[in-house]
Amino acid sequence: MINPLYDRLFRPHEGKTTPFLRFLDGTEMRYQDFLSLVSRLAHVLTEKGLVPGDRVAVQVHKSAQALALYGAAVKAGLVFLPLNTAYTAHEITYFVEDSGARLLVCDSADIKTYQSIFSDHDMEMLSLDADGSGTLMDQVSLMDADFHPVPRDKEDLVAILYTSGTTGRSKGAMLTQNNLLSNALSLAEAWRFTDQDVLLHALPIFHTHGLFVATNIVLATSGSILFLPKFDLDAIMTLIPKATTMMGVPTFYTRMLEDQRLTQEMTAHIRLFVSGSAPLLAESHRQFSARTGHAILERYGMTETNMNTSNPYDGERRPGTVGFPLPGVELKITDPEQGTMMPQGEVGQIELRGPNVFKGYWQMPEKTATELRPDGFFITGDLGRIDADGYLHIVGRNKDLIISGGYNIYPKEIELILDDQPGVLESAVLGVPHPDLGETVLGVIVAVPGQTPDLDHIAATAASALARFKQPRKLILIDELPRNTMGKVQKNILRERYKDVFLDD
Ligand code: MCA
Ligand code: AMP
Repeated sequence: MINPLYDRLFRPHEGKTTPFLRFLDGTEMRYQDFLSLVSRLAHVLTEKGLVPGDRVAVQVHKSAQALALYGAAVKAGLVFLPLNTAYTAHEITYFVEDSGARLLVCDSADIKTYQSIFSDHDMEMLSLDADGSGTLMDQVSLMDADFHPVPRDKEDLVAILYTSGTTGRSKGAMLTQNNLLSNALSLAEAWRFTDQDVLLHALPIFHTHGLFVATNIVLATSGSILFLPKFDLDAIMTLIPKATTMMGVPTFYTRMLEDQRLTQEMTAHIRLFVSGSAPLLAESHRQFSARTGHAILERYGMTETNMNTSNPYDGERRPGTVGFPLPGVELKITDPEQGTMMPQGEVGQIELRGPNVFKGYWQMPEKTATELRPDGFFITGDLGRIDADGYLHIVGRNKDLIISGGYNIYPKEIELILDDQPGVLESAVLGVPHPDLGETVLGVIVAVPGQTPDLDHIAATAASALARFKQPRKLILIDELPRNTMGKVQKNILRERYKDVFLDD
C-alpha cells in the first residue's frame, strides 16, 4: 500500500457518483466530487511548500471543505492538526508554536489577528469560512483534480490532536495512520456499518469523535452522512427519520429527551444510536429506551487511543457501562500506586494496549514515558472495574479533569489564570453537576488577607484568555480551601459542598 489510510478510506470512492455528504438544504456532495476536492486541496498544500510530515493547523467552522482538507492532508502525507473554533488567540498561539505548524487555515474573521501574532513565524496562512469560501478555496479552482497520494508508512503520523494536561500545558497526541485505520475498520464491523447507512452527524469535526470515529467509519463502508454544521435540536428532529444511525455526546441525548417530538415512531428508521466522550447516565439510557425502544450503545474512547471499548451490537447494552474491549484492544485494571493487576471486580486504573494506542506526546518524551509504559500499555487516568459479565464500568478519574458537554477541561489551566489575579491568594477549579452539560466549571477563590478580589474583573480576564467552554460559569469566594494532612486541596469536599449550585438554577 502506498498510503494506507488514503488507500483504504478514500481511494475506493474515486469516481463514485453516490452521495457522501447530504446537507440541510437538500443539496448533496457526491463521493467523486469530494475526492476531487481532496486532490485539489492537496495541490494547494504542496504548492505552499509543505512537505510530508509538516503540520497543518486548522481552526475553521464545520463544512464539506473543512472535511476535504483533512483528506487532503492525508493524501499529501501531512499531519492534520484540528483546533476547536472556540479557542482564543492566546490558546491558538500555544498550539501553533508548540507544533511548529507550517500552515494555519482559519476563518477570515481571525486572519488579521493571527497575521499580526505570527508575523515573524515561518508559516503560511489561508482562510476558510463556514460557507466554504476564502483564500484557500480561491486557489482550489486553479488546481488539477489528479494528485498522486504521497507514500506513507502505517506508523507515520497523520494527525496531532491537542489534549489538555494536568500541568496546565496542552499535549499533542501523535496519531499514526494505523491508529486511525485499525480503529475505523474495527468499529465499522463492531457496529455493522454498510453502504446503506445514513449517519446523522452533528458533532464538531475538530475532535476524535466527529472527525475520526464518525467520518472514517462512513468512509470505510461507503455510506452517507447527513452533515449538520452543529448540534441543532430542530434539525435533529427533522432529520432523524431520514437517518439510520446517529453518534453523539450525552448532552445530545438529554436534550433530545426533553423534546416531546422524540417518539418510537419518529426513530423507527434508526438502527443505532451511539453515545460517548462523557458518561451517559444510566437513567438517561433507560429513559431513552422507554421513549424510543432504542438502547443507546455506549462506548469509551480517548484522544490518545481512539475507541477502546464498546457495548455489544447484539446482546445486552448495559446502562452505565461502556461494554467490552474492541477486538485487538487489551485492557487491564491496575493498582494506581503499584501498577499491579487488581483482583477481578475491584476498582483500579484502566490501562490499554493495542493498534489504536497513540505514539506519544509531541516533543514531550518525559510526559510520554510517564503515561505510556515500555510494554505499550497506556495509563488512561480513568478508574474502572470489570463486572462479573465482563462489562467495563468507568467509576471515576484519577486525573483532575472536567468534561463539559463532551469537551475536556483541565482545571490547572484555569487555576493558573485565577491565581494570577489581583487580590487572589489561591484558587481551586472543579467540575460540578450540570443538567445540560453533565458537568460544568466552578471556580473557588481565596482572597489575600485584607483584600477583596473583583470577581467581575477576574471573569472578564478569564474570558479573554480562555475558550468560552473553559470559563468558570460561577466564581465563589471562600475563606480557605480544604486540605488533607499532606496539604493537598481536597476537591472532593468542594465538589460535595457545591454539587447543587447549578442544579438549583
Ligand atoms: C458550548 N458552550 C459550552 C459547550 N459548548 N460550554 C460548556 N461546555 C460545552 N461543551 C457554550 C457556548 O459557547 C455558549 O456560550 C453556551 O455554552 C451555550 O451554547 P449552546 O448553544 O447551548 O451550545 P451548543 O452550541 O448547543 O453546544 C453544546 C454541545 C457542544 C452541542 C454539547 O458543546 C458539542 O457539540 N459538544 C460535543 C463535543 C465533542 O464532540 N466531544 C468529543 C471529544 P454563551 O452562552 O456564553 O454564548 S472526543 C472525546 O472526548 C473522546 C475521544 C471520545 O471518547 O469521543
Ligand atoms: P478526550 O481527552 O477528549 O479524548 O476525553 C477522554 C476522556 O473522556 C476519557 O479519558 C474518559 O474520562 C472520558 N470518556 C470518554 N468516553 C466516556 C464514556 N463513555 N464514559 C465515561 N467517560 C468517558
